[in-house]
Amino acid sequence: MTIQWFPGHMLETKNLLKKAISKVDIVFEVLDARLPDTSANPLVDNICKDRFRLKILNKMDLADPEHTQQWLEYFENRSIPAVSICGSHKDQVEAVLNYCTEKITRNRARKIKIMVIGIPNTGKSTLLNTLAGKKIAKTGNVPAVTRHQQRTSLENNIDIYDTPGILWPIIEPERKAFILAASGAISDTAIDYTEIAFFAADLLIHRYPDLLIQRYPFLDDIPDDPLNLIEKIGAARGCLKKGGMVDYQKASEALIRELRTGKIGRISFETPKDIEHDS
Ligand SMILES: Nc1nc2c(ncn2[C@@H]2O[C@H](COP(=O)(O)OP(=O)(O)OP(=O)(O)O)[C@@H](O)[C@H]2O)c(=O)[nH]1
Ligand SMILES: [Mg+2]
Repeated sequence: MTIQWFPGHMLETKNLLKKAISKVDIVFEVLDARLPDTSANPLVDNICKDRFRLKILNKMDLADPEHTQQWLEYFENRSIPAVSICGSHKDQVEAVLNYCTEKITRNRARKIKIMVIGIPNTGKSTLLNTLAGKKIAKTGNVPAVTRHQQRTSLENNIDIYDTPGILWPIIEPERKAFILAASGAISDTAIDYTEIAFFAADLLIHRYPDLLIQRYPFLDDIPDDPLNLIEKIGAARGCLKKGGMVDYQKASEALIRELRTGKIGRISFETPKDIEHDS
């Protein structure tokens, strides 16, 4: 499965970032803590090379805490500044801001400029709202909510810029496309739910069997086939076609919905070991 979803506003944002970056002091690279490698946009690496950049593993409440810890160690071992947070927790977000402003050499006559960047739906606008202490930017649990850059002035002579989430033109390898789609970073119009659910079911069977049993007590044992798991969930959730056959499309949507919202439990889609194996 190859996913291509690069609407016009993403290209515009990429060009805008390239132009604006030289005037930016700090980059908040907002990642999804469930996919800290895959949610890192390769375009950002190129654009933000010489800026102070903090990787913010947001939505840590949804990620497997053990894997988040491994990711933080992974970044620390490579001297890459990284933290994990919940974007709506004021204390955590303010601690991030203070950490960054102390890291840079500050010219007090000039405002500090912070740019918040990342792929869609990682919580960039939420973080900005938390820092501002009010709902300035629109948020929502679908990708591409923010369509234009938005500046907000904070206390302490700081300007912060929220930007639209951007992906890259062709998402490869397939594993990354599946992870991004399962996490909710790609528009529903560009994905096939049944394929994504198959990928997610396989991950859950192999990595999170205990969570599956807790969430779906009707499972007597863990199916070894992802399709079988989707079928059982579909049957139990009443996702049926006329005649009583399981509707795989609806069953797949139900599974993905429950996965994305954390109802199945705290799940990470990748670990540092996975990407070390890949390279
Ligand atoms: N569980 C959880 N949800 C979060 C967190 N931060 C943000 N969200 C939710 O994630 C969804 C996306 O948040 P946004 O702030 O709109 O994300 P964004 O990165 O600005 O998205 P785009 O503008 O589309 O690129 C919303 O439903 C938020 O409530 C978090 O730390 N934990
Ligand atoms: Mg946004």
